[in-house]
Amino acid sequence: MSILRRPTSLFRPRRGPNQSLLTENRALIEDIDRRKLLRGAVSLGALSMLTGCDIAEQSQVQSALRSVSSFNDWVQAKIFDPNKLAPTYSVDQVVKPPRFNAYYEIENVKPVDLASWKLELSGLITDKRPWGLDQISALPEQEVIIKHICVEGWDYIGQWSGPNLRQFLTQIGADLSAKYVAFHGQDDYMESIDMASALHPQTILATKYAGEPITDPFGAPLRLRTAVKLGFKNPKWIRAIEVTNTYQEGFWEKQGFNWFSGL
Ligand SMILES: Nc1nc2c(c(=O)[nH]1)N[C@H]1C(S)=C(S)[C@@H](COP(=O)(O)O)O[C@H]1N2
Ligand SMILES: [Mo]
Repeated sequence: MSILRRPTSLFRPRRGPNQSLLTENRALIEDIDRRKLLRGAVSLGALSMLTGCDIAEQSQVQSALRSVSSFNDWVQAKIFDPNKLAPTYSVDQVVKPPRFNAYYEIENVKPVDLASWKLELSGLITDKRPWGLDQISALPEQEVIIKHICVEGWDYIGQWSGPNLRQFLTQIGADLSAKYVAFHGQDDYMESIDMASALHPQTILATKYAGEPITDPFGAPLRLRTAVKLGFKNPKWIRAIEVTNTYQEGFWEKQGFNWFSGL
């Protein structure tokens, strides 16, 4: 029986310590499976083989799975092709409005005050002067019609436009040899991406959806949209961009998802 094919039915019941071990490590296990590092069934036996440890020991399993996950990050970064374009779609496939997600409900979205909003810049950047929305809107616009895939198991095609991130990073004198670009949301959400993905031709700072300014739930006034990462790697309501060589764990990594999370 494959636990990973039908997670909802199989992770529901808690049947003693072993079952809860699988439940508690579900995100890590699913992520590893999604990456095709494991094929087919994951049983407690397979888990113990994979981790090479006594699966009665929760902390051991967790750290073994985490090391598989960070190895996975490393492999993904190595095989990432910075010039390979992700699939794009046609205008008539665009879902309107986009599908909302955040780590809280839509009712709890706190709209950004556009009048006082500034984009802050920090870290390995020569010109750290903050940017106003009018300055950002004056930059050349790029449009991408791409698929958004959420780790929670749904996707939609969206049409996003705004300045190209590579051009923006170049313009502000960011150190393009740095390892990470971190995006800080006004809701305290932070996710960082690798520099190669930040410089990918289909990575933009989106200000518009379907040709109109992004509305509050979807990250107004500025969010990341990249064709090469899962949904959670696309922070909304960006208030600051940081270029750094220091690894920072974001919201979803703390839930066990692996940091690279490329498509
Ligand atoms: N600031 C912020 N950005 C975020 C999130 C969040 O909770 N806060 N959730 C992420 C997740 S998990 C997903 S799937 C997408 C959802 O984007 P959408 O609402 O435009 O579809 O936003 C991502 N960016
Ligand atoms: Mo997501």
